Amino acid sequence: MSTQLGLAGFGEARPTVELAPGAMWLPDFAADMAECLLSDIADISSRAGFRHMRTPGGHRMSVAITNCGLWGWTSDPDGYRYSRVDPVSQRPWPAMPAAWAELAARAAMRAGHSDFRPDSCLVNRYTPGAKMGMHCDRDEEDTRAPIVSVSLGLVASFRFGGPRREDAYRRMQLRHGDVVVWGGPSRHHHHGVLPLKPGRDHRCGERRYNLTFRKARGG
Ligand code: MD3
Ligand code: FE
Repeated sequence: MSTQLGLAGFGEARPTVELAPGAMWLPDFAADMAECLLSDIADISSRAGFRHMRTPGGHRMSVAITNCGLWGWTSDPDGYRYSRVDPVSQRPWPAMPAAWAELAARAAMRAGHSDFRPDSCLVNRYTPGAKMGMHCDRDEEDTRAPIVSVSLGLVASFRFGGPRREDAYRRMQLRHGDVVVWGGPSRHHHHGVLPLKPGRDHRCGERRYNLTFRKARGG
């Protein structure tokens, strides 16, 4: 079962939507910063390249990832973890650009979180066919802090479920510039991304990027 959200046509402003308690969808919130974000992604990935992680189960993820900030999310045969160093280079992850941290804090503020200071940003890169299965994010210590996500490039068909894997989900189209703040109970809800449809975005080419700002450590 799924219901479809986000059907506003071309040129129509899409309003802020509370998807579930604590989950605020801010359409276009990052649109005016997108160029800057994309050039920062190029810079970050020149120092910590995109890579396809292996899951603890041994599968190669179709999404390529990198990180910036104090902590970076990684995966290896022993499990998922946050690490201070990039396991590929053994060096610290690139610093989080100040404008990124400010964007995340401003978005969180809109959703009622007054002091969000992310110490980690996971950068996901999707090419056509790449997907993310239903999961919930449980590798962060401070679960009172929200997760802030920013979408860039090609549109994603996103699925937002409930606290249990088998709960019904809603389908949403996340577009270039959209920001979602996932706090409160929604922080623990299952979610995933359907295989990216082939296409070309005039800013990103045949790609979609998703930034997720997190507080990995401390409370
Ligand atoms: C709902 N990323 O990196 S962003 C992830 O589009 C992840 O790359 C997806 O799920 C992507 O873990 C989805 C939207 C998102 C991010 C975190 C959430 C939704 C969330 C945490 C809790 C609930
Ligand atoms: Fe997730």
